Amino acid sequence: MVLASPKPHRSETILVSDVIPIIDLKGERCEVIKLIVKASEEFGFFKVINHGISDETIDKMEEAGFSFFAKPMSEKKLSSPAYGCKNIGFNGDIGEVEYLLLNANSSSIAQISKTISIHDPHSNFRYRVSEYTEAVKEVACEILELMAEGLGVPDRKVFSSLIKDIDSDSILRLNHYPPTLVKDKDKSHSNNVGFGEHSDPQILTVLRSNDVSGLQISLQHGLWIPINPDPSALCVNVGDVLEVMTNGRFVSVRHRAMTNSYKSRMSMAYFGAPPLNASIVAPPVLVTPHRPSLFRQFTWADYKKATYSLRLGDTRIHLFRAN
Ligand code: GA4
Repeated sequence: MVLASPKPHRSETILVSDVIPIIDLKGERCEVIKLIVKASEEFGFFKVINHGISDETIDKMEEAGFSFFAKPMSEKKLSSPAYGCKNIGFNGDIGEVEYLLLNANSSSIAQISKTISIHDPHSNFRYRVSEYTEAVKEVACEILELMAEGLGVPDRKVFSSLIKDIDSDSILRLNHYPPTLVKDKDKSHSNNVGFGEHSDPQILTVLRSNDVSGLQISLQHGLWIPINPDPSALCVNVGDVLEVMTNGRFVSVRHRAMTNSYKSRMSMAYFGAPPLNASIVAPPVLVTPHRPSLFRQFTWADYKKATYSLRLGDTRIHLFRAN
């Protein structure tokens, strides 16, 4: 790790190389499990390679996304509220980003993608979204099962079954960060925030981006680590619900996305979530007299309601602490 200065101020960016684990999913199974658990405890974040999603599935999804975002604004707005520009959530958060926010269950994909396909029958949007979503869900489930195994949970599907459930509230989000170079120097801000600091409320996020940097994760003391872009890898991060379900063993990482002055960045994030009525509770093996339950029991609907009542950067997990 190389620090820009010995004592960085809060929110100062540091230059870091190679601290974030890159885990080969086709590697030796016990080793893979160990690395995943260690990274989830230390950072709540890691990258995976050899994840098994074909280049074609990824490229076609990305192509469909770019061609959607290239349309005139008036056309994109026909896909509101799935389409959004700059406004994030409902409480006044703003970013230099436009996005498509799609429910990842089949009927919702069919509905919204139908609207998009009507206006662009050649994009095959619906097919691309469901193909990519199915593939990325498989990877998320595989990782969640390895996590459960690594934590010694007898039911290895305890986390993955929630996102496999037909009523899972999972989301696919395409974020497009247009280049933000402003010719007039007075107006330019070198540190443009595309999507501000936050943690993801769900179980697990699996994100793929094109070859443009922007993603940063926050470690203790407010240090920001820029994540090198790697289109062949998937970035995986622990969400709030997984922190609760591991009784605090895994940490939900705070992260943000910066814009690039010259290049468009596109990320495709799958947020694996439970069904609305699912109870969020750690499996008994993770709750011991030495490590009593840190959180009270609640449903995903309760958590989602709290999330949407707050601002993007607010923490919410503490609202669900025991006592
Ligand atoms: C962050 C993670 C996901 O992108 C998201 C976001 C959601 C939204 O954009 O609608 C939220 C944000 C995210 C957390 C706080 C609330 C809700 C915007 C916002 C201000 C889809 C999600 O689930 O939570």
